[in-house]
Amino acid sequence: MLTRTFTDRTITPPPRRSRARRALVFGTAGLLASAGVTALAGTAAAASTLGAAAAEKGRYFGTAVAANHLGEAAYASTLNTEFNSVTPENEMKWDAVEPSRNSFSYGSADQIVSHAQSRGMKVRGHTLVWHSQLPGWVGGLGASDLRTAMNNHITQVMTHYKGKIHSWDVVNEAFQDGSSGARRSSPFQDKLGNGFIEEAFRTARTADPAAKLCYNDYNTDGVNAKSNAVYNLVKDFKARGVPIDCVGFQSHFNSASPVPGDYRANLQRFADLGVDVQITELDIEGSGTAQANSYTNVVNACLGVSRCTGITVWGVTDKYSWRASGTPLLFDGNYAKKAAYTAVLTALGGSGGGGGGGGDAACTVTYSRTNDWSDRFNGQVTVTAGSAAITGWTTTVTVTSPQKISTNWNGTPSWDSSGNVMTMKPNGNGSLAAGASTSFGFTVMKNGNSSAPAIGSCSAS
Ligand code: 9MR
Repeated sequence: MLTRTFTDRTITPPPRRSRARRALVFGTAGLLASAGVTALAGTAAAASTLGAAAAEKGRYFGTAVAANHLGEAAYASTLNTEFNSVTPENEMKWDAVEPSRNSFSYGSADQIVSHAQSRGMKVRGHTLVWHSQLPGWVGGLGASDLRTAMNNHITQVMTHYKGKIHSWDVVNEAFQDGSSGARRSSPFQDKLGNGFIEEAFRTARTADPAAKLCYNDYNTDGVNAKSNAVYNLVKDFKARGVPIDCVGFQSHFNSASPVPGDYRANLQRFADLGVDVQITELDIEGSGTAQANSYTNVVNACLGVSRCTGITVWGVTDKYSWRASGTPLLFDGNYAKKAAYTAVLTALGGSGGGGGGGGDAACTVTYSRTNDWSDRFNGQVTVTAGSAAITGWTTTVTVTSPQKISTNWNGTPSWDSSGNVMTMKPNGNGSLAAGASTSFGFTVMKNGNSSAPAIGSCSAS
């Protein structure tokens, strides 16, 4: 699927590549069934979801989840269909669960855990000791109180979720970026010294002996000074019997920080220390084939390391990504499967990742500003069917606050809670013959901002 933000002029995106149909034909299936013979090993169709395909490879495929989106039907159905592990994106962080000392609030995190448990999904715990999203009271404590508070936090939270979390990010992002390999300044580091990580892991092991205990960080995906520092920490822990079971590689990639060429080798050298490795926050900015190829490389790296036990992407849809403008995820803002999705599913050995409602249905959108006044402008989006007829389409128009869409015509809109994102569907019959077009329009009140709206990709059915 195309995922791009249009500037305020008419741009025709390149035609969507028609996706090769991947059909698995088992001509004898009907005969076997009618003869009462159950499916033979090796003749089952390839898995058609990320979770199922990963499971066939002995791994999980997870996503970060935000509790406040679980009520959105498309969000929940994409999550429930495709993923078999979840990581609360923010709901288990210190500021969420212990906003004031010894006063714990688990509401949003519990919501995610019960959603996952009732559907047989695993849960990754994220995160116990981190310098960020740390309530102010923690930084105000003296060393002795801070040690007590850290251990109490770990013990309380892990006890609350005992038996429900397969892996915990016990300590997150404790090392500096760059070439120093030094520890990052934080209340824990500055007041408790280097030993805080060991203490946190020992406390964690006691609190929930069955949970896998992970160290998690970013910019450690290839061999570099920072990953060397983490490597030395893990090596030391293993040598001295300090409990640690896994290392998380966040894997936030973009053009400035692409998938490293030695990614697999780096994962392998950690695995060789005797820990599992997990890809914990994967997202790759970009679009189309380049993005898809990067995702393929990541999946292949994990599959190439037997102790790489699972992959988590950092969000379900580009719409809610922490860096939405980089469209880094597998589903676009309309929950259509992107080329990156198909690449991941294929790399996992699955099949049937047809996007945009399935089959060869495809459409493209172009945008133009048709009228401009001092206080408002009119925009027009033209939807064009691809090389096959379509029966429906969806796209989005996102304006920048304080802009407001005041009127619209020739479509059926729905709105997100901010009122800034208009999802547009056909007015009545949405059928378009191959190559045929239709347009809808809208008025944007500028409120001082004349910038162009962002038009989401076109999703066809
Ligand atoms: O995705 C998270 C975003 O919603 C929060 O605002 C942000 C606050 O620090 O944290 C984001 O998640 C981070 C994760 O917890 C740790 N690694 C980096 C992630 C992206 O910033």
